[in-house]
Amino acid sequence: MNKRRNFIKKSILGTVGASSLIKCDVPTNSNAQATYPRIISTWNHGLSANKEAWKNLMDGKNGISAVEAGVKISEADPKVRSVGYGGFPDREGIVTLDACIMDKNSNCGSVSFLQNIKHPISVARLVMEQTPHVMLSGKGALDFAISKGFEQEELLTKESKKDWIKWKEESKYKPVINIENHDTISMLLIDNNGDLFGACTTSGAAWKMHGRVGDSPIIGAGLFLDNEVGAAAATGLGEAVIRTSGSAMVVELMRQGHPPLEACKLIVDRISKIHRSGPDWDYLQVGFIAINKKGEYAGYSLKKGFDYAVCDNENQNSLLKADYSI
Ligand code: SD4
Repeated sequence: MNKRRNFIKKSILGTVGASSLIKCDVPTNSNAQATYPRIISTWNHGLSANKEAWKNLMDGKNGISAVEAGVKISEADPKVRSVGYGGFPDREGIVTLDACIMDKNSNCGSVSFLQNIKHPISVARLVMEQTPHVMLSGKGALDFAISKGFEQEELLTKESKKDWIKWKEESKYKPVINIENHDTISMLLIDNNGDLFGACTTSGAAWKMHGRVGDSPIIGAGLFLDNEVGAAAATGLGEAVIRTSGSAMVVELMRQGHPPLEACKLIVDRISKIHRSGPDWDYLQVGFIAINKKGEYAGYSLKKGFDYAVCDNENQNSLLKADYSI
């Protein structure tokens, strides 16, 4: 079985861009009935984010407003230590935020290395809607936010400061993903018309170098969608996701005909191949969620421990354990 799987993996690794589709031997996702509207989000804090996004959608708000409202719940929650207010800081003790948003027409906006603003996703949305650009970073992003009326506030909570001081005792960079079962929030939404929307927001890898930007604000890495095909988003070690243009690749694999689970697995396999003998292998975790135009969805991660929340008329709002490689 392993040999066969390895053989098939090798075959598939060379097929992105090929015209014929080679099937791979991943199990089909039993939860992937085609239906919409549907919302899927990373980790268990995706449940409350989904609930808010669903409420907005049912109240008649459009998809972009729904995903923004949804992930703002995680951004504002100090118990979510990996997003927005209360997020773990970098190694200088500063909370820096990355976020992006994308709509059915491939409009997108993003902010990176943003400080002191509780809702980076809302700033990203304004970058999309009110500037000729896709991405603003650092002080420029902050100045833009202030010009739009956002208040500056301290995002480092007492708890996160305490953890940072403790971390400094040894100062070892080993980002821990899967702890407390929540990290970056990525949300994908397919609305009543079958149109796609997505959002992604994070305080990034804890104890990162000051100035480090992860995958989450990078369209194509942390989030990507093509309204003709599907949408995908990532969580986990951003450097690994950026190296493979992870979310864009998942969408491209779906374009070739792979179901969401296969598409996610193929990219996780590729990441695994690249990093297997690297220095970050012992702490490497990556996870993807994906949804296609029919509303079929999946989550898949490299290592055990990734879960994701699904909200629709059938499931209501449930937390599912993602399949994983190792
Ligand atoms: C980053 N991808 O900054 C984010 C962190 C994350 O689950 O998703 N953790 O690399």
